[in-house]
Amino acid sequence: MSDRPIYVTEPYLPPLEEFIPYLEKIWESKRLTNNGSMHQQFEQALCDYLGVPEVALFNNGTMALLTALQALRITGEVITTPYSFVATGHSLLWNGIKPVFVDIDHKTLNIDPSRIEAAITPKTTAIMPVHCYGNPCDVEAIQHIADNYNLKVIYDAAHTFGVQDSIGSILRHGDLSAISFHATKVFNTFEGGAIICPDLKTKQHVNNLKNFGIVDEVTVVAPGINGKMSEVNAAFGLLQLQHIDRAIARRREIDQVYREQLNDMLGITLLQQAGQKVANYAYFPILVEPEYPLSRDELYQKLKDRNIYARRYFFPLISEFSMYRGISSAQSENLPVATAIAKKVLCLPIYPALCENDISHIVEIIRGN
Ligand code: T4K
Repeated sequence: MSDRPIYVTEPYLPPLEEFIPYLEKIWESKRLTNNGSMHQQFEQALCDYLGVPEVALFNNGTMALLTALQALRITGEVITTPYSFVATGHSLLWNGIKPVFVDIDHKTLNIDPSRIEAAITPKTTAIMPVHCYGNPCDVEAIQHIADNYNLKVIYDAAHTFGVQDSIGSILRHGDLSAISFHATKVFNTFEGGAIICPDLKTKQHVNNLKNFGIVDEVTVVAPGINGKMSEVNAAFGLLQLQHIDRAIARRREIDQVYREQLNDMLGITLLQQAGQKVANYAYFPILVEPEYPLSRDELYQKLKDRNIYARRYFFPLISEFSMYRGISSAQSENLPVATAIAKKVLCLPIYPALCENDISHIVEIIRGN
């Protein structure tokens, strides 16, 4: 047994001394929040890094999702995936919207576009797909359906920092994309998130909504919320941007080692990339098939007994939680692929500080040693 726990992830943190000058500037300025200088610089730096037109920062990814739905005035029913973190479904329920679950594609584990049309009703106003594990959805097929039925598309892009297709950032697709900078994500600002907007007008609308609907001292235009990112988080994001390329490069190496060492393992299926030109290696999911000597839960427990905390993302499915179970589309017969995958998936530890010995140790346990 390893003497220290190995978790599914560990946040990347730059050397502490590099952060001190940022804090000194904040202390000098006494500007702690409300669109201060760090916030403005970080938004611009993210636009440049990601290659997107406009970024509106948020205090977390869930608030970004909630606000994206408000910004597009989404009501009625929204088609989404059951195979995600609960925040995807919760953002709909919190807005009084009924989630309509559509099964996933067995290769990408993203919403299966060929099943979307059958789920559209007169109440459908939008589609909320998730680029699960940072693997892009079939954005063209989804946009085609949305155009035909006059639906909005809001991507839950929580896992998708830095991912690119052959033209550019995956975050440019749909009407809006919401991203997370949570501690467990590829790029973290402790807590944080953003909405990627196609133009300045949309960003200004989103900015109003995340600041109580305030336009100026005497004008409130909407029942907004407090979704603002603080100056400390924004400053940390600026510093993280200087390190992110190396952090992703290290994730890539770990992904490669796992692939090389587990590729031929009977009963273990590795998820292939979904065609992205630049990946971010956010997660390393494996599928534990019936041919493997242990069940998924037995392997999960075996690793845990050796102080390795792999995670069953995303089990249970969102549709299996009590607040969703009564919805007709949440029934498992409607979601056979997602139901089967949720029973087989295990996400292995992957983060920049994971060393070769730890990877070998994890692989050895999976190989049965
Ligand atoms: N949409 C999707 C598709 C998402 O995956 C998420 C978040 C959201 C929306 C919402 O975005 P945010 O509102 O969170 O910005 C974690 C994260 O809390 C959650 O952010 C993430 N998805 C989800 C996939 O994973 P848990 O309950 O598994 O977190 P927790 O606390 O068990 O952390 C996992 C492991 O990470 C720990 O065992 C140890 C390590 N860890 C964690 C934290 C918080 C650290 O080493 N340091 C830390 O500070 O949900």
